[in-house]
Amino acid sequence: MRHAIVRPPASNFADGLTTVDLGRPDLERALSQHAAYCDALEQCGLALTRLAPDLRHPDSTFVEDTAILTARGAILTRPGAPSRSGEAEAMRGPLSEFFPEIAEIAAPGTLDGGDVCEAGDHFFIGVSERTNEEGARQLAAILAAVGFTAGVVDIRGIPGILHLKSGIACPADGTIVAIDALAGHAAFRSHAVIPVPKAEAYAANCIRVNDRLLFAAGHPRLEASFRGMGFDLLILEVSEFEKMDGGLSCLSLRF
Ligand code: CIR
Repeated sequence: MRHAIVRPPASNFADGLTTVDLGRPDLERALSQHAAYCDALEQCGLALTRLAPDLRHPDSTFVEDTAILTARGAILTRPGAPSRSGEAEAMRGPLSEFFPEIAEIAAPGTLDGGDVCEAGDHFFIGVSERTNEEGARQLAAILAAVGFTAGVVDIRGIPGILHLKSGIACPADGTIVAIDALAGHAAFRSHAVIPVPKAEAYAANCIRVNDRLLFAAGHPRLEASFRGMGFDLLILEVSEFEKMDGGLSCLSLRF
């Protein structure tokens, strides 16, 4: 992994979508958490493309939702929330610097990148309030054409998670970290599953970047489990993004 695309929160960040009741985010704090996040990605060896804040889309700091990037190509998504529908198109230009051809999800499919978890050559695709079955089908077909496999995980009805990756992550090949409601899912049968303590569900959204694991501050039990397993953690404060239903993975596109 060598690059990441990021976009700092715009001044209307607090007007974005959220389902949680943790109060309004503080813009200054969000900006400094975002800056620390960018530093962390650079510390992991990534070169950053820093896009300008986008006032047209208050949720546009959550760039992960706009594209799926793999070693075999880029796919523009079609975000499921109407207020976010222009965000994928805005990513076409920046992506074309790196990817000569860009596939895309077409109507009536919808897909948010937060619903897509890459696990080696296999992808877990969440069907959610944002990603519909057609979007998942289209993505699986695009991935199959370049030799990847995919499986669908229906997360509709699982309380407390917006996207599949609000509840799972792939911290190492063959390993999934998963909240209780997903840990026993048949889709993960061939993976080792690290359980997440109930009170620390938010920390399931961690990201592996080269040899480090970026992990949300304030979740000591899961942090200790990861350390015990030998992971090299980089701990980051993301409280202001949590207030807007976002986490570590949402804040960058990594490739
Ligand atoms: C939204 O509701 O779309 C944003 N407030 C949060 C998106 C978080 N993205 C992600 O988990 N990939």
